Parts: sequence; C-alpha cells; structure tokens
Amino acid sequence: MTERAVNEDTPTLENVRAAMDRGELFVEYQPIVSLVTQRCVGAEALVRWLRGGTIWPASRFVALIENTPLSGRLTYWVIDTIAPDTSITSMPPDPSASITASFAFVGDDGSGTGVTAFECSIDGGPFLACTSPHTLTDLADGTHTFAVRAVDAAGHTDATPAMFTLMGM
Ligand SMILES: [Ca+2]
Repeated sequence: MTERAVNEDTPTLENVRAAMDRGELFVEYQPIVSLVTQRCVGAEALVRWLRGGTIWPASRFVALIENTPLSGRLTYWVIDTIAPDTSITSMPPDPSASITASFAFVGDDGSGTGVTAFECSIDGGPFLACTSPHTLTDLADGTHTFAVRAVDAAGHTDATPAMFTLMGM
C-alpha cells in the first residue's frame, strides 16, 4: 500500500488554464549574484499562483502542466507580459456604396513572443477569429464599424483594437 497525501485542493489542468485566463499567475524575480564579483548577474523567474488567497509556488502546479500545450503558453507568458498592437493597413474606399468591404491588418508584438492570431468585430459584436485580409459581405446600408485586435503567443490581446468606421451611401 502506498502512502499518498490527500489534498482536496489538488488543481487540475483546467484549473491552471482558468487561473492563467483570470490573471491569477504572477512572476517573482530572484536575483542571481555572482560570488566572484558580488554583482547581480541575472534573475530567476519564479511563477506563483494566487489561489484562493494563498500564494502557491510553481512546484505545486508546474509539474501538472509539463508536456501539455499549457506548458508552452506558460513559458511564453513568463517572457512576454505585453499585449501586441494592431494596425489596419488597407481599408475600402469611404464612403462606399458597395455591400462588401475588405480590410488588411497587421500586429506588432515588439520584442515579445509574436502575433499568432487576430480577432475581428463588426458593429460592436463579439470578437471572432479572423485573418488578414478580412472581407465583410452583405453590408446593409448605413454606417459600419470594423474593429480588429491582435493576439500574441502568450495569449495577450490588444486592449485597444484598431477601428475603422465605414460610412454607407
Ligand atoms: Ca506580447
């Protein structure tokens, strides 16, 4: 018979994923000091989880996500905490009597993990996965607003989507 610690609060992979989505993970940096020069030569990034008012060390959940796609996301997240920026690079003539409108866009993640996806919203609707160029079809008369936001490999989303308002004719 093996002895096993019974811990009701053993997280599942889904718990860790949800914690990342909710922003409950954070990083503490432990300085690395050279004994020779007595200078700080770097820092170790230690992931922590603020779970139900308790700070959990990485040892309590990192093993759980090893060899899962979440491991890559966590790595990206540690080295990339900045959301990408989004720009619309091509837009339809405005105003337009056309019932279609095509937009091209790019995302810039600076020195981060890189833009991996875009999400588009029409007229204030939900942001859905899209790619550049993106064409709107069957546009009704009137004004339409197109918004697009970049998503980086760490899962950060541009908080200020690029927007374009199309005046119908
Ligand atoms: Ca980034």
